[in-house]
Amino acid sequence: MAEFLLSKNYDVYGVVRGQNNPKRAALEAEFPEVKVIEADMTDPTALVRAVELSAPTEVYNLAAISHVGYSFKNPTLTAEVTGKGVLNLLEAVRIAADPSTVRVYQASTSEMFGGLDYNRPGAGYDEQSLFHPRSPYGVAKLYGHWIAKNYRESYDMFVSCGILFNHEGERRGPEFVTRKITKAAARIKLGLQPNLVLGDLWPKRDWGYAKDYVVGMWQMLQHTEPDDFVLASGSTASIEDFLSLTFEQAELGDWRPYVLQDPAFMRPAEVDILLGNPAKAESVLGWGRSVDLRGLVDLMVNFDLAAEEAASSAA
Ligand code: G4F
Repeated sequence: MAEFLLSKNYDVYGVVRGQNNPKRAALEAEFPEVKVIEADMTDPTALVRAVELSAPTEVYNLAAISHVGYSFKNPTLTAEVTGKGVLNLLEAVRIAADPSTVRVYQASTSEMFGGLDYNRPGAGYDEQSLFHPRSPYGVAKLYGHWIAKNYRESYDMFVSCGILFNHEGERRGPEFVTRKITKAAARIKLGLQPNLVLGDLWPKRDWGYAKDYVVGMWQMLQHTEPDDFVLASGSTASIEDFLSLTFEQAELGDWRPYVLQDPAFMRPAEVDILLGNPAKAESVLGWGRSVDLRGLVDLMVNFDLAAEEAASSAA
């Protein structure tokens, strides 16, 4: 998001939480133009200060505990950060800015749908579909979604919610399954690790490229009115499918000899299948995608092969 906004000559402020957070140095090294503000989504006073300091015209709330598995182990913290944090931020905008001059983007998620038989439309989840979250993360995000809509309706604030399906890329954390797979395949190919340990392989996700989705988030705030929009690829594939494409791209052949399973990576309740319908974003915002699943896998594998090769030759 920062990269995209900088390319459009925005003055960008980024919030970093915690003392000595190593992500701050990484952010400053990659984007020295971004002005860093220390604040925490659980600290309303710090958020008021952040709004005062930055005097924003657009606020993108991408802050969250966003790992579904982690949310089962830390459900209270997830509720505080991912759920109530949205309220703290909206209140900060109301208190410390003229809310009629600020547009807010709330990162809602396809995890709010839950992927169950009874609420799954054949053409994919859209803005009218029923919610049935399956994790503390999904439940917290649903609170964030509804409090954002409530502030839109109660205070006439420009608050838009992007209901985004999984979006991946070279910057994806290795704790998420796509990057875990592409990084491991690169390391296996280079002889740096023997195998890859995963959880369930049958769940299906609607995967797209993060850079395409960032454009959609921005388009939502340029629209004439605040609204909710689904961003998705419109196709779905299993973890097994992602493994096949990855091992093919890395020229490793069949993935099965390399993959082990461990219940430690399985969740108490799973989202079986996610498929989104982005028709509204396409027709109203003119949003589109530049990369399909194979293209996404190829760019992630190529990036990880180059990165792992560079790291091993530097060592
Ligand atoms: O990559 P994941 O951890 O992503 P998940 O749970 O779909 O959530 C991501 O997408 C959401 C949007 O739909 C976001 F809201 C959320 O913040 C996050 O970005 O897991 C994908 C699937 C799951 O079914 C999981 O059980 O992969 C399965 N899986 C199998 N083995 C694994 C693993 N997931 C992880 N993280 N690690 C594994 O070893």
